[in-house]
Amino acid sequence: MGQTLTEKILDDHLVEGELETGEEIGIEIDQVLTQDTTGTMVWLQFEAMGLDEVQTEIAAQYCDHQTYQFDFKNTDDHRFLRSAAGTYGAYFSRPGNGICHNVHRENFAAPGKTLLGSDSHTPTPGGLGELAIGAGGIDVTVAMGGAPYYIEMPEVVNVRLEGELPDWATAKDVILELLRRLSVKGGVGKILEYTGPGVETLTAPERMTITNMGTELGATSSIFPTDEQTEDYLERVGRADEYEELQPDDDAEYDDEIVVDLSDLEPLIAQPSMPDKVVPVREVEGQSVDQVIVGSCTNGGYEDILPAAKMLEGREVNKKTEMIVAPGSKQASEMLAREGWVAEMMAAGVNFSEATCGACIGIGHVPASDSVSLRTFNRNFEGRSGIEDDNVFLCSPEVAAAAAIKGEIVDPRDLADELGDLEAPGIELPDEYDGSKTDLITPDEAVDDELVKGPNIGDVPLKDQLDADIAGEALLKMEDNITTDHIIPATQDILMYRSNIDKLSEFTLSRVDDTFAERAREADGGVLVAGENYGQGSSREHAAMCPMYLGIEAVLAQSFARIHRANLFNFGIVPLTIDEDTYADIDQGDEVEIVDDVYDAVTSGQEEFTVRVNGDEEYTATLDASERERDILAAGGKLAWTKEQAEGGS
Ligand code: MIC
Ligand code: SF4
Repeated sequence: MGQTLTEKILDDHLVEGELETGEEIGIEIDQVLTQDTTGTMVWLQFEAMGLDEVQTEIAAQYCDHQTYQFDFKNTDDHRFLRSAAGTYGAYFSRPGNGICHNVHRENFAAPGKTLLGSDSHTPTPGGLGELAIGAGGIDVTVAMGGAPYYIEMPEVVNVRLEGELPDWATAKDVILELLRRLSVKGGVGKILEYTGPGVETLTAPERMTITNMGTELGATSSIFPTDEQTEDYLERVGRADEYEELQPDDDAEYDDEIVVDLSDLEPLIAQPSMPDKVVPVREVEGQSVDQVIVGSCTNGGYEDILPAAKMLEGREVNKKTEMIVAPGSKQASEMLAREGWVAEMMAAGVNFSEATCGACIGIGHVPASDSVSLRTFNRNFEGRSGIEDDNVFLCSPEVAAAAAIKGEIVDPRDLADELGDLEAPGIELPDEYDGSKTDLITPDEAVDDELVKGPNIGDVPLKDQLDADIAGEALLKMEDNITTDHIIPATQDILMYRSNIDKLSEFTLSRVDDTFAERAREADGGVLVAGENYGQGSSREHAAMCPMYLGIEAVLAQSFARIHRANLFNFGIVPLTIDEDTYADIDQGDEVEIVDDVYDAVTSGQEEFTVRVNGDEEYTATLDASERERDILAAGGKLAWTKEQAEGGS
């Protein structure tokens, strides 16, 4: 039987297990990336494990999420990260140089390689045939130390693309269409592999918009085969020698197939406040728009901004709308500036920002209260923009620029009819990506050779070995699709404590219930109850670290998002799956007791646990975990487990 492209790359990197769906496999990691808001913990854990040198081919530390440095805390973090990169042998990308995914694709992403990153949109280079996976920080730490990465072999789904995109439909509409069909949990446990005749019609950057936002489907990764488009992109970034042709076998067998006819697509938009609330733009036309932002790791490339710039050439941003362009990388800004596009956009009324995640996580450009913001980003979870009850829509740069011109949501085809002289800009790659690379410091150019820890750099929190008894109050009962933005919000006033867990934990689940952290601290133990897809969204391990720090011992949910589930094991919290009826029967405030000796049950491979509620009713909860995950849980988390392993091995 032939192999899928995913299987081929996994096979090449396989160090343990077999490529059978659902089986745990260990794979070798070639490249890792980390960023400023997850990176401090990555390196603190690297230090705590006693590791002394990066072992992967490439390790890159980016400073992109919080680049404005409002406060010494962010600058302390960045200085620590530069010192860690220098000390341990990683590339360091200075604040303002660009978003990790954009800078990584320009400099390092390559066909056939494996990449593990402490950011959920790490799968972006799947558009270049790299198998890239997002993970919690400590998993990246361990991979960077040279150990394999363990994962349950996902299903491989064939997303067959047919036809060609018509004018005004874009790569963003391809992924929005998939979100419309499959929902934010439709990709959990799956790798989406793109095939079919439509593939060759998409340039590599367009493919990377699609693979980037596969994360919103909950997918483990997304990948395209490589071809002339891949080679062409690698040539333009000056790395033609890294091209390798990679295709699935003709007789490859997939677990499922989805067909998307590109020629049927039209401009789509995700409505507030979930990336899968997708409708055709025409259905929401006419709504007044206060703010438009083009940027982020999904649509912040040169090729994404250029269409918006062309649409604005000789026109004006509507007087009632504010438009911001935040490029994904400084290289993109520099190229657009050299070609005169920055001046053109500024003349049209655009506010040009530094290359940063910024507004995507509520840092800067927070929308006005009760206003509408249209963004080319990938996430619009409630409150993420920095204000509760926000109204953030997600769309392509073309739809964003059309709204900026008209001052209201408008299908660009209708705006073109109205204006008479507005042409579909299409996609255009620069001849050469020739922006300066001075902001990327190579390990050879390292400035520091020892760690510099200012007062904002705290300690890695530790937990004791798993208890035999888990009993306590159901401190919070939550609905479906709770995001990590609910568990540990981003935004400036909270983000600056990512290196200080004692302080950060005060904000745990504050978006759901602002008394939670205090109640949890007082209770000193207890459990969380949630519906489906608990912990979707980001890779931030702080969403497990902080509940652990507050004493949460177990989460009972109908299902878990992949990265968050792994983070719960990594921080010693027992993730138990419950069915719909059990979920319905447990109320917030109930006393929940796990009847089994939890330590013994976990270590002996027991799958079913008895949960007693209010000393009376009994229910069954399931622990679906590999032997390795059980050992990690029993040890009290991955740091303790790794240390145990090292001691045992020495
Ligand atoms: C996000 O888009 O939510 C983030 C901020 O990039 C996170 C990482 C983080 O929380 O630091 C992610 O996607 O993993
Ligand atoms: Fe940055 Fe937003 Fe991309 Fe996350 S989704 S990496 S915050 S741009």
